[in-house]
Amino acid sequence: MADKLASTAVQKDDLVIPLIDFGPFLSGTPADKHAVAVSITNAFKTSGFFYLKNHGIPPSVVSEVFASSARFFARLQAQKDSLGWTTPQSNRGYVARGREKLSQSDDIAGISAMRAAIPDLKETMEIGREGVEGLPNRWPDHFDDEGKHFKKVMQDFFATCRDLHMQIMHAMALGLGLPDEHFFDEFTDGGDNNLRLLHYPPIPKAVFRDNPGQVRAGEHSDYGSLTLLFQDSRGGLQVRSPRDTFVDATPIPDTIVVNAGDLLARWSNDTIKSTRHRVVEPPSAPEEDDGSDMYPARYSVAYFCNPNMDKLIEALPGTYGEEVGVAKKYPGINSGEYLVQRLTATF
Ligand code: FYU
Ligand code: NI
Repeated sequence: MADKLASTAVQKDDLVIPLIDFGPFLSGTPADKHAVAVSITNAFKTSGFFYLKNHGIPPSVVSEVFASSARFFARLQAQKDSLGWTTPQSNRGYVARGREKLSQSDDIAGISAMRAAIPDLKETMEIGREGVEGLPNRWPDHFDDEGKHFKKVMQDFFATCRDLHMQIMHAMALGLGLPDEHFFDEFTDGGDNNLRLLHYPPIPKAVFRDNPGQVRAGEHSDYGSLTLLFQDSRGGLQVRSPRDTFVDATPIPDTIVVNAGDLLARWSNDTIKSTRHRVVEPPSAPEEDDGSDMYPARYSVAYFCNPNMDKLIEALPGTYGEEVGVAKKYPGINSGEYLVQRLTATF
């Protein structure tokens, strides 16, 4: 049974990323559920990453999100700019190419210099929870019917992904041996998450050849509890291995790449890993024979999950104390304050 639930998706340089079947968690016996929960928790503790299949989100839904995203990025620049991202507190709206530089550094001057020298080659659209006082989403619905359709598609997808976040946290509560499967619900039911649509435009291959260190998105770890990443078939995502190399996380159709964020690592007293990753040019195989001097566009959709903004995040029961022989490593921190601090460093 166990090897039917989890196989290996990526294995290189001591980095092992499993492919986990979520079906038995959603509709199996208690024993099946437990086995999936253990696989997920082990993945979070070792590589910090896993691929999830049979996650319950239909491929047609994901396709519609990608299609709506592509139509959004194809809009006139002036339209997109009129929906511009405003503040880290809001974290909603359109982010033009070169505005965000993902980095692990919290040195703002250093990041600014890097943004100028090797900008991230992407544009994004950030969508937050609806109905938050003073923090409206920047919908394109006043432009045309397509804009209204976009709003509906993204609102529905936001809710779908919020539910999946809660399910994965149920699995983790079981896998960590917490008192009950619903332990995290009071931390995740607010849905203070961020749906990010990403577009990496086509780019001359020469840009990568001529600029050492050029990336599509800089090395970083994610900020919140966990991230659900939907990628197209293009490739370019890389995950940092225990040997400090970067290993391709090759797209697998109809799967979601799930990775733990820094707040979850901190919450788990560092028993869970928030592993660094980046996006580079697509792997070179197609380059040899396609005759083009351009890399094609890449689209992805990241759903960044966070603990409710008003929650205090403190080491989970069982991750510190006499029985485990480890002390609490961090003081408690407010989820919202932590996230705003991280967003302030990169914009
Ligand atoms: N924006 N959360 C993240 C992130 C960007 O983790 C977020 O809201 C990382 O790139
Ligand atoms: Ni990331």
